[in-house]
Amino acid sequence: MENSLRIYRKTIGIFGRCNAGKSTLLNNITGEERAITSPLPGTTTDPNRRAFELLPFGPVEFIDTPGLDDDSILGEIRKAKAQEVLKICSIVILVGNTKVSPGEYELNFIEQNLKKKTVIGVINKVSDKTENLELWQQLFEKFKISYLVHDCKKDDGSIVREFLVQNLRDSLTKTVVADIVPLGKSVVLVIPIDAGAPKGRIIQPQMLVLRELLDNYIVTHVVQPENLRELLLNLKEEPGLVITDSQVFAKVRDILPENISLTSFSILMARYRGELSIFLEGIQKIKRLREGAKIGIFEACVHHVQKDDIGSEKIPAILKKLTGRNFSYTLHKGREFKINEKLDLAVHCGGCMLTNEEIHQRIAYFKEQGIKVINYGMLFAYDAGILERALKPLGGEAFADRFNG
Ligand SMILES: Nc1nc2c(ncn2[C@@H]2O[C@H](COP(=O)(O)OP(=O)(O)OP(=O)(O)O)[C@@H](O)[C@H]2O)c(=O)[nH]1
Ligand SMILES: [Mg+2]
Repeated sequence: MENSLRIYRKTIGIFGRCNAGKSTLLNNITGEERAITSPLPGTTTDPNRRAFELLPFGPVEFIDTPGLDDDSILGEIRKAKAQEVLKICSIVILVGNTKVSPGEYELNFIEQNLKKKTVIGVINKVSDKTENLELWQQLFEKFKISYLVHDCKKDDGSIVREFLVQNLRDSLTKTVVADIVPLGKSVVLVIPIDAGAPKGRIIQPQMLVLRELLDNYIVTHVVQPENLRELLLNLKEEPGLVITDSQVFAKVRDILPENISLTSFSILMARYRGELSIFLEGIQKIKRLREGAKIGIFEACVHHVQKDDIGSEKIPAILKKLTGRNFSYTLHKGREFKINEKLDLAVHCGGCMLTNEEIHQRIAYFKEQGIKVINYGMLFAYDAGILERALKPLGGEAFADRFNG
């Protein structure tokens, strides 16, 4: 489950004051006593992530957080951590408990989040005090927040799970690829297994695409670039679409007849996340970069550097080739996202190790700072001179006027 597709996975934050029963609720939902709970306020000290398959909705990641009102010595640091978690959640559960009445922490939290996120309420029935229960109900009703009255000690977790599924239905996922495959045609996936490929697995965007093609009964052929020519010779009918790893765009371009549609996994991901136009603006920026410009390279997964490493070697070489200029580079790795300098361009990996919310948060930051951004895949396609072709299967004609910038 930890390896399930992050792009599909919704991040659900669990917030509330100390002792509200946040960790108990998480254990109740997932049916595992993994999070530590206790009557002492401030039990949870760090955000605690837990991946879970919330069927029939799909994969989610819960994040249990320290209390909103933690006033211990480390409280400020913990509250700051909770705010960081908040940024990457599209859904938040506000937990209240009937031992206390709702107050300013809850009001502030609701006002901060109601317009930006799906806010769901859970009232933990920790005591029998009916007046507090009514106050909590009034609070949620006032803001039209859907809520559940629940006793984690008595009620089965399936009750909260069903409640969540009901409330999350409208955020169901859209398609990644199935809608652009011509009816009755097959698809070819080109997946190089090189030194950078993880052992024994294929990477997430490839899994996602393959699974969706299978779900839709679309005949799919999977090859390494070295076998593409042989496959094409053996097929009785041309494939309706070829999807390649963007690092071998140039190789595939040389083998594949012009009339066959071609795109890449990373471009499909960018479309899925609604980022194509943003990245195209980034592509236009490349030729305008001045000598010495500052370029940030962002890679979400932390792997050890191989020979020909994409972030530290291939990308700088491509940008040098495209512009003839020298730039200064900073490499940012991992899920932490902190930048302390003004960049002229950001080059981001496909982001398959990040959730949609994490990627959106990054893109929003770049936009806010006026930093143009591109992804690896579109840069590779541009470098191979086939960006226009690679966007065509996605209705790319609409972008045609923007390639020569
Ligand atoms: N009876 C009852 N007790 C509950 C319920 N939910 C939580 N509790 C109890 O309330 C206390 C606090 O629960 P926690 O889950 O540790 O609370 P928390 O919100 O995670 O607290 P912090 O980590 O300190 O922020 C524990 O003693 C739980 O057993 C509930 O629904 N019913
Ligand atoms: Mg806790």
